[in-house]
Amino acid sequence: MISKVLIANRGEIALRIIAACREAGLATVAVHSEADRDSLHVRMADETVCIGPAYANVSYLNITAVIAAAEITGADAVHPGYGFLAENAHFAEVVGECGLTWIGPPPEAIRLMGDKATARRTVAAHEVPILPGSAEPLTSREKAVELAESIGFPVILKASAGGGGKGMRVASDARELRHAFDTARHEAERAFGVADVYLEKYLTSPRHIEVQVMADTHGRVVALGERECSIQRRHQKLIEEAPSPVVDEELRGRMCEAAQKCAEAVGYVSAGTVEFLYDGGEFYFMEMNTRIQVEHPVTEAVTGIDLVLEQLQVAGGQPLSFRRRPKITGHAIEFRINAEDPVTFAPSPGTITELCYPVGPGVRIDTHITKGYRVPPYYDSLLAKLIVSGRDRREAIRRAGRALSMLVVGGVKTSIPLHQRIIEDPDFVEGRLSTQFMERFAQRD
Ligand code: MV4
Repeated sequence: MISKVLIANRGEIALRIIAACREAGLATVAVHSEADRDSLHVRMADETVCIGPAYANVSYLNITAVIAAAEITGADAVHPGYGFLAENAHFAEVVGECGLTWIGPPPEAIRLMGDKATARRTVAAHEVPILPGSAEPLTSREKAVELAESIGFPVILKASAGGGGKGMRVASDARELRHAFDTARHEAERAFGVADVYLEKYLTSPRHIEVQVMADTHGRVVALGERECSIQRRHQKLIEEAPSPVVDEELRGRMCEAAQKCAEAVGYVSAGTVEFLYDGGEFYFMEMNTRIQVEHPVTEAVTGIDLVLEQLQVAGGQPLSFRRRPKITGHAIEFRINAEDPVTFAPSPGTITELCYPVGPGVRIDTHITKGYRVPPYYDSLLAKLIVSGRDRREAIRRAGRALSMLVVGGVKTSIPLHQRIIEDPDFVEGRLSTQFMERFAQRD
C-alpha cells in the first residue's frame, strides 16, 4: 500500500496526478523549481519542496534532489508523469532501492523498450508485426546497402537509443543511404552518446496509431483501444483522437492483441503505449512508450476509465479495476494548446492576461494555467489540453468548434487559431489523416 505520493513533474500533468491522488485518498508532495514557485501544482499539493533552479537539469531532472525531497517529506511513492525522468530506468531503479514505490513499469521494461533495436527484436519474437529491416544495429555502410537492396528502397535509419523522431534519416537509393549512414550515426552519437543505428523499410505516408495498455502486478494486461495521433509537426503531436477513424472492430482486436503481447514480452506493469504505423494494409510496431502519455484523456473519455487512478491502485498492489478490453463509447479529440506562434511555431512565453474556459457538454480541460500566470521559457510550451467528446466524430468536431471559439487565452500567442483552421479542413473532417498531414496543410495556404 502507498499513502503519500511525490510527483516528480510540473504543469498540467502534476495537477492531473494530484487530482487522482485526492480521489484515492493519498497525500501529495509537489516538487518544483524556483521558476514554478507560484504554480498551481505547488498550491494544490499537501506539501511542497523546492528542488533547484529553473533549468530542468538542475531541478526536475536532479535525481538526488527528488529522492531527498521524498525522504524529507516521508513520501512512500513517486509518480514521474511524462517527460523529465519518466523513462529513466536508472531513476526508477534508484526509487526502488530507496524503499519507495515507483508508480510506473519495472526498470527492466523501461530499459528494454528504451533501446529501439532491442524493442523491435523482442516484440518480433512474440509475433508482433514489424517492418522488414535489421534485427541488430548495422555494423557497416555496405551491410546497410546490401540489406536495403534486399528489402527495397526507400528505407529509414533510426538511432537505437533514439525515439520520437530524433536521429532518423530516410534514403531513396544506395548513394543516399551511404551518406545517411554516416550522418545518422554521427547524430545518434552526439544526441544519445551511442552511435548504433538500425534500418527499416520506409512508409511514405503512414498513420500513427497507438494502443493504450494497462497492466497490474497480478499478471493481467489489458489493451484499452487505440488513439490516432497522425496530426503532428516536427514529431510534436498537435491533435489526438480515439477511436481512429480507420480502425474497425476487427483491426482493433488485432492491434490490441499485438499491444498486449508487447507488454507481456517485457513483464510490463502500469500504463504504457504501443505505437504502430499503419498504411491501410498492415500495421507495424514502431516503439513502446513506458509512461502515462499527454494524450491519455482521449482514452479515458471513450472508456470511462481513470488511467492515473488505475496507476495508483496498481502501484499499491491492487488488481486493475477491469478484467477485459472495455467497450469504446463515442468519440474524443484532444487539442494541445501551446504557447506558440500558430504560424512559425516559435515558443511564446509571457503572462496570461485573460483566461476563459468553454462550457457545455463534452468538454474537459486539463491545465495548470490561471489568469496572471507567467509562462516560463524553460520548459515545454503546453498550456492546456482541450478534450472534447461526443457520440460520434462529427459531434466531437462540432463541439470542438464551439469549445475552441469559447476558449480565451490572452497575453501569449497560442495554437488555438491553428486548431480552428484544422477542424475546418476537408481532409480532417473526412478523417483522411497521415503523418504528412501538417506538411500538406502548411502548403495549402
Ligand atoms: C517511420 C516512418 C515511416 N516508416 N518508420 C517518427 C517518430 C519515430 N518514432 C518514428 N517515426 C517514423 N518512423 C518507418 N519505417 C515515419 C515516421 C514518421 C512519423 C511517425 C509518426 C508520427 C509522425 C511522423 C512524422 C514523420 C515520420
